[in-house]
Amino acid sequence: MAIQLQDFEFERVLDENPYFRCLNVLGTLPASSVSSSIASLPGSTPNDRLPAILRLERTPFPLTLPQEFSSGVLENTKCLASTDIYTRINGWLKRRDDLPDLRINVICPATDVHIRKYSKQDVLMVHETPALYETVVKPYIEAFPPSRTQWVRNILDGISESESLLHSTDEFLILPDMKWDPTTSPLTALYLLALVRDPSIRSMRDLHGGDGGHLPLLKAIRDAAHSVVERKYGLERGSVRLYVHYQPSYYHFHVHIVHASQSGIMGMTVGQAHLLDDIISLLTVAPDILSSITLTYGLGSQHGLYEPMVAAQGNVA
Ligand code: M7G
Repeated sequence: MAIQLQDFEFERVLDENPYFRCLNVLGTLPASSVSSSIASLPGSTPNDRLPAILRLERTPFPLTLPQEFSSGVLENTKCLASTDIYTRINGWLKRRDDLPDLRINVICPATDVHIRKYSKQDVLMVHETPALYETVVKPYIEAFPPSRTQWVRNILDGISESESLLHSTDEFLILPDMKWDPTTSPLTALYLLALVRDPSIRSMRDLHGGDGGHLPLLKAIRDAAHSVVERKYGLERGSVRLYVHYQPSYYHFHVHIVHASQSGIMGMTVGQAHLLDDIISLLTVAPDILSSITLTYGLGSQHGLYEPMVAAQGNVA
């Protein structure tokens, strides 16, 4: 069942970013307008209202837009200011079925973790030693309810997004990340995701090299990513950046596959994004390195690890 956005009741703005042209808002949707599986959540009736996050983004421009100015693609223009050789004009596009104004991502029912993740927050750099991984981070990961990664299992089981699959093996599959819509976004915004089938690899910390280790898997993902973008999108080798997040939002191992020309997009921050090639190289030289080094990264003040990690920082040598 399609979500009825006219049933959305606004509660508050969680975050906004005028540079990324996006807005995150919290509100509610009636259980009846969400989906049959959600409406049948234990204890919920179709009349209940469920917490919902809407993430609104302006869609990217098609590169052909300026060529179409002369054919009347603009409905209206208004000059704001003109100084010497510089002019600023507001423009209004005509409504076009092939050119949506907004991309709307809906998360419903949104958990407290989602609400915190999409709220404005300050960031503090923390150092995660192997000991802090064992005492703070691992218990945090283990306490995550399996429902958090239900979307991953749905994709792996062919229940969702099966029509979008670009590559599938016994070990992993590759599909467009939900951040990229191939139908409306340019190729330079390409963003794919490699999802590993083995649920026991929860993060980069679980990867090791050596006999029986993960190097064959990581290399297979790298090779498949390159051949998929070449075969499907005509991109030559070297056109994509492959990286892994630490901390990720979802503790089911996956690799981000992003057009190499993209820079400064969310999730590419130093400390959070680790190049797959570097991980392969490190594990080749030192099979246990990822479980034995201190990892430094930024944590938002709303992140579940923020308080315990900040409290533990005094013990980091
Ligand atoms: P992450 O490193 O765990 O967290 O990446 P991040 O969201 O902070 O980057 C998870 C990746 O999975 C992100 O790039 C999401 O955009 C993507 N993703 C999340 N969900 C719920 C879906 C989904 O349902 N479908 C697809 N195709 N991608 C998703």
